Amino acid sequence: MIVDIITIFPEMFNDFLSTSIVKRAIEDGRLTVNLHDLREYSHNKHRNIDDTPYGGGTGMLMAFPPFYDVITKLKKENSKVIYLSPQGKLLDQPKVFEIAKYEHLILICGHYEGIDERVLNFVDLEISIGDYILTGGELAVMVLVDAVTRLIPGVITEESVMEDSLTDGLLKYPQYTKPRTYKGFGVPEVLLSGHHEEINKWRKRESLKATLTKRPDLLEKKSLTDAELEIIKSIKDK
Ligand code: 4H7
Repeated sequence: MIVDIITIFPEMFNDFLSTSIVKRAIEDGRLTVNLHDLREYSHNKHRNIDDTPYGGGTGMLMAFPPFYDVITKLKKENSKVIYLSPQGKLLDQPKVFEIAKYEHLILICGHYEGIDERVLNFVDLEISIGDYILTGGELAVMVLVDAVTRLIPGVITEESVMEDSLTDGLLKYPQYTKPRTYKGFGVPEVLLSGHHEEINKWRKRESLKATLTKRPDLLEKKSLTDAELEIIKSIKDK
C-alpha cells in the first residue's frame, strides 16, 4: 500500500513511522509512506496556507489552492482521498478492513478552524476517529494508518488478526500470563488444565460476557448464532 500524507507538521510522523509494526511494514516493502509539507504548495513567499473565512467569524481556515495543487498532483486512478475530520463517519474495525484493501491512500490533515469546503470535491471518504476534537488531523491520520497497516497481508499473521478483539464483532476474552499466582492474585483454573475444548468454551463465554457488560451496543450490530444466543441466555440467568 502507498500512503501519501498532506500535513503542515510532517515531523510529527517521524517516531510513528520508525517504530514497531509500521516500521517493519515499511522495511518489508508492504507499506510506503510519503509526507507532503502543505507549505511547499503555498502561493506566497511567506509559505502561508491559511486565510480568514468569508462571511466573517473567528479564526483561520486552510486555503483551497495548496490542497488543489497537491491533491491533483498525487491523485491517480486507484487513489482514495481520505479527510480525517470531526464531521466524518465514525471509524470502526469493518471500515478499517475495507480501507486496508485500497492500493493508494491520500490522507489530509486539517488545522485551524478547518478547511475550505471546496477541498471536499476531491475527497472520497470523510472519516472521524471518535466524537472529540483534536488540535490537528495528524493524530487521527496516525490512528488510521496504524489500524490499516496491521491488516495489510503479511504484516501480522492472519491468525493474529482473527484473534483480535472486534474482528468477529466481540470483545476479547480475559488473558493471563505467568506467574500462576502473585500476591494472592490467581489465574482461572480452566486455563491451566490443558483441556483445549474446555478452554475454547470458556473463552467464547467470557468474550460474550465482556461484550454484554462492557459494550452491549456491539451485540445489537452482530448477527448471533443459536449457540451464542444460548450462551448469552445462560450468562443473563446467572
Ligand atoms: C478537519 C477539520 C479529526 C480536521 C477541522 C481531526 C478530530 C478528528 C480538523 C479540524 C480533528 C476526529 C482543527 C477543527 C482544530 C477544530 C480546533 C483537525 N479533530 N479541527 N480545531 N475526531 N482536528 O477524527
